[in-house]
Amino acid sequence: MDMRNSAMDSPPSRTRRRLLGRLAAGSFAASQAATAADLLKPLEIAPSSRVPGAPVLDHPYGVPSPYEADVVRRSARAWPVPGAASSMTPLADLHGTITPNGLTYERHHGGVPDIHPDRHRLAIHGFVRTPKLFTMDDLLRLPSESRIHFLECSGNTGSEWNGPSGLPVQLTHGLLSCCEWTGVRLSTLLDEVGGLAKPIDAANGWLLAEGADAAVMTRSLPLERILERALVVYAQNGERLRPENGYPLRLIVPGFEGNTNVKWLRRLKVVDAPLQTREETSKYTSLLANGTARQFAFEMDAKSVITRPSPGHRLTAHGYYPITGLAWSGRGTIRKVEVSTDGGANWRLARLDGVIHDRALTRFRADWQWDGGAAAILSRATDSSGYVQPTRAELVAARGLNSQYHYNAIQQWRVETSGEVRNA
Ligand SMILES: Nc1nc2c(c(=O)[nH]1)N[C@H]1C(S)=C(S)[C@@H](COP(=O)(O)O)O[C@H]1N2
Ligand SMILES: [Mo]
Repeated sequence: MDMRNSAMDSPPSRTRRRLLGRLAAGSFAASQAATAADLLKPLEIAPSSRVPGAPVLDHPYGVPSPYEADVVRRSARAWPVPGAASSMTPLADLHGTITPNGLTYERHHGGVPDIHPDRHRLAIHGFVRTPKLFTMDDLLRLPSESRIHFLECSGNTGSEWNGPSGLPVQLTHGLLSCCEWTGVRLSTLLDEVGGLAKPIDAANGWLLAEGADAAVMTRSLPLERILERALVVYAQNGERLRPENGYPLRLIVPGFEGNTNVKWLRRLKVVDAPLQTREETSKYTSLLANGTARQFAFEMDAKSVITRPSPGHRLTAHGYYPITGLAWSGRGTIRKVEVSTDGGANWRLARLDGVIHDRALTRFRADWQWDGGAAAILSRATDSSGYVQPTRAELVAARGLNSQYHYNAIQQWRVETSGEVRNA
């Protein structure tokens, strides 16, 4: 094939656009990008085509390319107790909406327990007609369902309460993942134990969920708000849960703050009132400006963030850049995402990818021509309830500055004339 002709055939503007698009990858140095002169030469046989490749089963369990070794989970800080720590998803380097299992953020309060699935049991008791202990085999024999949902730690983006932290998106928004979860509906499990026992019904009952880890993570959940959606899952993106994400069993409460998604799930107890556990009193409550505490703030409010370009990236040429990011809401689907490149003075609609799932990450994209001037790029999500992602000033006015959790304000990245992107 004569590459000279095909290169000449493509309209100059499109070729240029493609090249600049690649430059937007940040890590791409200008010297590594193909030049127009390269495109005019005939293609050589690739060195990798001259020798046989590695054999099949070189990696019985596949691993990423060695050239992607930088795309890993990272922690924002050193944690005083090693087991009680978190690691964050590298959002800037991911594509689409599904988080690979090996990059799903981790948050453990007492380390990752080692649980043999044959010895694991799930107890369902309390106000139910026939309390029961389930083995993993019992659970696998029940009707199941797979659904895509995001998971966000309520502490995510807490770094920005007092203004721009300077951190990259992995460390500001990386306590966020989106997986396809497979398991049994909570409602199916409650049917298996004969249903709720009097005087408890779905409208007044609460569910206590407890983990089998050293932290014994325990949360009370209002049955009415979770019954329709909650899943007890054993699989994540097609394979069994990873140990760090709750193997062999966890609770998924779509849209609710991360900590309610109890990992290493060993017990579900139907109770008549919230138990006021450590995780809903000393932790995971927000002190408001008026001195009262906001308790049981379960739903994660609508939020969005631009993942590319984002801090750490550098724009290397004037012209076209795609802007892309993620939007999600704990109250339903994403209705629209708007993008601004002038600090919020003007907004325009971003495109939303594919099927928009309930309580799942949605990928948005917008086109941008960077003229080389200083810019400030922002995104703003609106969800199916009509809720609009607030500015930081609006959020602070509503919640004050003592809150640690549920920070969902519009996030701005500054683009300097040098092309450097900063969280400033
Ligand atoms: N048993 C147990 N469940 C737990 C936790 C824990 O420490 N122990 N951490 C919670 C918190 S705070 C979050 S944000 C999510 C994190 O889930 P992941 O590690 O799978 O991303 O799990 C929740 N479930
Ligand atoms: Mo969390």
